[in-house]
Amino acid sequence: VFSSNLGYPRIGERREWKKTLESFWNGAISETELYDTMKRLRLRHVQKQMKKGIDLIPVGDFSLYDHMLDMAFMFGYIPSRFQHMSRGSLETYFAMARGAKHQSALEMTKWFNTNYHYIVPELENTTPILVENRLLHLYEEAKQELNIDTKPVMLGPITFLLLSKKYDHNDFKTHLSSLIPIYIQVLKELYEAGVSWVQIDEPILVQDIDETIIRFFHDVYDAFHAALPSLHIILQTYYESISHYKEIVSLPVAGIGLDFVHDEGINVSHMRKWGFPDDKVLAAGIIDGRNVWKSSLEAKANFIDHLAHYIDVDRLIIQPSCSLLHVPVTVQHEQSLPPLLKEALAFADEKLDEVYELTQYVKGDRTIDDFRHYDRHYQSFVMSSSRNVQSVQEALANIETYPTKRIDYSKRKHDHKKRWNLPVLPTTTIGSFPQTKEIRQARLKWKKGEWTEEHYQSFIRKEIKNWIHIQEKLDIDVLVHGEFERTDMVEFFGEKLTGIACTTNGWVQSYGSRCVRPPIIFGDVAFNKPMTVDETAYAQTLTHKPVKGMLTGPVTILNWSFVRNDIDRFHVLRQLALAIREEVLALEKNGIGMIQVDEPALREGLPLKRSKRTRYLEAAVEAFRLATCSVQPETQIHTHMCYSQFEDIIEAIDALDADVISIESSRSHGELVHSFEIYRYEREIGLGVYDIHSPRIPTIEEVGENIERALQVLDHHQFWVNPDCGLKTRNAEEAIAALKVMVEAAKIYRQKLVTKT
Ligand code: THG
Ligand code: ZN
Repeated sequence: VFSSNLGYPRIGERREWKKTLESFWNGAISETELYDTMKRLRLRHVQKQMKKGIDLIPVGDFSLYDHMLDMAFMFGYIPSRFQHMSRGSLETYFAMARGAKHQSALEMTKWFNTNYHYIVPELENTTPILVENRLLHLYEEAKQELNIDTKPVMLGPITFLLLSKKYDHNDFKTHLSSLIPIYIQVLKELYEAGVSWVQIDEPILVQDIDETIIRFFHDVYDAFHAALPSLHIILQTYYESISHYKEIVSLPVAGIGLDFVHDEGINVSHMRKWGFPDDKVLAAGIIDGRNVWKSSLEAKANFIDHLAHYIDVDRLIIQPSCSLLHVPVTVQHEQSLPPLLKEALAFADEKLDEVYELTQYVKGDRTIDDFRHYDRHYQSFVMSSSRNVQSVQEALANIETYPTKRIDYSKRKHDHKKRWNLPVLPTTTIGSFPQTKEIRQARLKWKKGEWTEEHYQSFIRKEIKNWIHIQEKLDIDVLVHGEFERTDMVEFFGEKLTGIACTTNGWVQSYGSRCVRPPIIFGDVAFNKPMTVDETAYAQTLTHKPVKGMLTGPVTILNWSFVRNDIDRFHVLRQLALAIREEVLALEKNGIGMIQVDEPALREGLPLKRSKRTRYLEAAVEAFRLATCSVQPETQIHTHMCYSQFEDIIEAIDALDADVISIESSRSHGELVHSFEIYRYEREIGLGVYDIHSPRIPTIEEVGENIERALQVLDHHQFWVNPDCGLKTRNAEEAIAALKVMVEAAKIYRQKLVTKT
């Protein structure tokens, strides 16, 4: 029996990784300094895992940006627009990740059902080659510097290809055939260097894949086995149960890695039904790699005893359910969490301690009695009063008394037209305006106590006033206050709602060097006091134009937080919905007539398995409606979603019954517009008319084209003109210049529509 880890967070205890990367990009440190610091970090992580008693320590999980990009780079999949740059250079690598002056970056998309985003490789018709055996270097580095035999980790060829794009999927087989010998080359060099265990990740196995794909698994792993019969390959899966268990466990590999935490018991039931081959090890993912709670070691030990019915425990590897990339590094540096809560948490480092303890249990060096003390912390938290708030429980028990239906859209539509009398193609923004350095510094000073509450509030008001003025001058029709008081759209509400805690250092990589601190939903969630009314109502006093209230929706708060695991997630969702509902009503009561409840994460939360999607979407729609349907007919509800394939959820979007939706779309405007050719959407809608992610100022023609294309499938009475997402990552100059273009373009089209009719 071994202890193992699948991947360790890259960012470092104090986000050293992020800071190093960004200093390199800013030109503050040299390439050599970058490499040196990164090497130090990488080795520190290996050493730390060794000290924690982990036998199989991953290498290859560390990256200078993203592990998918690393694979593409290693195989020479360099899109043609970068081919004038030198292959294998750091410049090319970062240009692919972040774009260069004249080359757009590769697309980024969500990694399975996690909140991590990977770079999508573009294969074009590149013939792959082995540019550099990265894994070999990493293995040798740890061996030479620390004398540790590590376990190289890489993504398997099938998952790699299925997640890549810009190739004809009929050519899948051809691409696979050219990749197999390269993988074999990599594995062969590893084997010759003395590697005994290799982890090959094929998370695609947890999705609904068909027989053809399974046949490719035979091709690949038969080929690996034929070439390297003595190398111990662990075929690793995670995030869900695997769908073709019987076939997969019969592949000629040394071990199979299964997630026993996020599989809803299905992986074990497969084992019960089909057994587990007695020539393989089972890499058992039993510590939750995606949440932040301590495990009950007693319960986990019992689970191991249960596994012992199907496998000889000597052939077990004890490990987290997936890479620890998705959790913060350590609880140790948290200073402001309530002690009882802190004691109930386990981030990456603490999870590895749990892995070690359970491995000792399998070895017979621990008994369940030894775990009682450890388990008490979490248990006392589970029992704590924060998880049993009577008013919340009662509201939930009477959930059907809360409205989830407004009067017909066709009726309230007229109220809205009368109330605001907006021009056709009304202009607005998504909500946030630039978060400048001054704003961040102000917040920091206030948090440190250097600024009084009043000082900070008046600073925020000054910003609001300035931007209301700017919006009026730009002649935007529906204004926003700018969200200067908010760090992150989820964290802000996390700080204010009862039952949610925010960490000071619980960073998790979101993409590239960008990190988020997901709030921890630890107890029953409740509205405490108005969270956004002061700023919004203040903004409204400054203008005669409508100011939209801006809230984050319940689904997004749920999906971007760490969630308590003692009750059904959908119960937590309802609690969040009722809390946001209170805020919606508070805004309405204070004269705010348009309220936007953002749900950028709604599509993201879609379960990997098709069979689970309906229930998720129903719960999401219900939550949104609980939050928004209690308003008066004349109140206009808006929502915003960031772009992700909408075709498969458009009915759910319709069912939200929001009066106006804005969708991020400029990067694939055509595709999105196309989905409205097929589906008749009746409500008002803004398809983002320019890309806010780029500092480039769009031209009137570009914006016009986007408006025009939308008007081909949507009625002009339906269409709003807005940027495709919030502007907080832009600077003021860029934001203003782009909005100016946007408003001008809208006016031109308004004029055209008038002359046409
Ligand atoms: N908030 C939360 N989760 C998210 C997003 C969000 N997940 C998906 C998507 N948006 C990810 N996008 C981003 C965009 C920017 C940043 C993080 C995730 C970002 N982070 C700062 C950084 O790393 O420098 C945080 C620094 C800070 O606030 O001090 O810029 O919007 N919850
Ligand atoms: Zn967005």
